[in-house]
Amino acid sequence: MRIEHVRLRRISLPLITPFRTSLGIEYERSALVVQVFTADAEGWGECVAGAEPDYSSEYVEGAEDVLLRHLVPPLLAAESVTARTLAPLVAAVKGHRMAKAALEMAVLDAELRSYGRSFAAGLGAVADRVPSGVSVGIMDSLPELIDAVAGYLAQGYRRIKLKIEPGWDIAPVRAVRERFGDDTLLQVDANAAYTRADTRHLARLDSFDLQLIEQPLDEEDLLGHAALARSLHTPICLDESVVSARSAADAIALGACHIVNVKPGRVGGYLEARRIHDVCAASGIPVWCGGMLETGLGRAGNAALAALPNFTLPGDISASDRYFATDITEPFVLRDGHLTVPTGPGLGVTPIPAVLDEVTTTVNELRRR
Ligand code: SMG
Ligand code: MG
Repeated sequence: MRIEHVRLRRISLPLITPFRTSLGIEYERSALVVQVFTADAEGWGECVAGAEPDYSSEYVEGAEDVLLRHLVPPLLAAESVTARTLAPLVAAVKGHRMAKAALEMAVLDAELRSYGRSFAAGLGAVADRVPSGVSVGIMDSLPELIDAVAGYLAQGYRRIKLKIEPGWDIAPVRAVRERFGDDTLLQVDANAAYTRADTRHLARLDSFDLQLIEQPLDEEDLLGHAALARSLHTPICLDESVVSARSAADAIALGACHIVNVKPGRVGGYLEARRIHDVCAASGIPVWCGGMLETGLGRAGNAALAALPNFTLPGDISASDRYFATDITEPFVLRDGHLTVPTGPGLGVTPIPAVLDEVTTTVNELRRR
């Protein structure tokens, strides 16, 4: 494909309720929507970098800058590009995986749309719907948390993930377990809020039959996670630490995780996400699809990815109304606790122009010269 033109839009989508994690509180989702244009196709991508560089070193303005200065120009200078040939074109740029992932997603979407093939078919999906889990933020009180979880379970969510941090861990887990019983699939996510010195404290979570504890320690502390894995019965899952198929393989070899959270943005795109799926499958490590409060674009791609065979645990792929009153695409809705995997060409969803315009704060265009 010859890319003629790339458009980057900054958008800001208000959240229905603030989302608090050990990293901070988000009131709105600021994202970057990437559009690539060829002579006869158009593709959409979403950059999941947040407003602040707190989940990882990337943040939305930095991602926009590196796209404009360093990632889009080689794409527009190339005679031909596909999702597969994009990575070598931008390999001189170190890191910036979320920015690269957004561009790859848009190229892959344009490519698949031009063949009339869906993301699901392109990635190798084996399911037509995926079980939906929900990530529940840190609350001000236990009654507030119980209310929120009750609401999500009533909607049909298949698994609950509680965000934890020091001071909000054992008590909320105990309260949810006691109130909703042993059949509720329950897991926790610390976003690296603990240290190795918290090992004995974290071992107290072992009494609650959690599916997993996600990223308890610093992203670079693989040996710490390996030591923790030996001390806890609760399975360790890595999120922030896994940035590539290689780092997944290393973490597995070190015994630093039993389960991997796969997020295309974190690892540089859907193609690397699939490689991680494959590496984990070959090692008997189950994976699940994480979330970054995506709009319908990212949700569509993630639903397709989560339909691959080794995605055996419910992901953080909630319905659009978990976060947004109005999504930029047709909303994803919960049906019997599942999201339907789109089957149309490419992502199978497209932003609604009027809604997209309404949430757009800035637009940048780059054209082939
Ligand atoms: O998309 O539902 C979602 C968000 C799920 O908890 C979620 N994501 O560490 O897994 C994670 C967080 C990262 C985003 S909050 C900074
Ligand atoms: Mg996480």
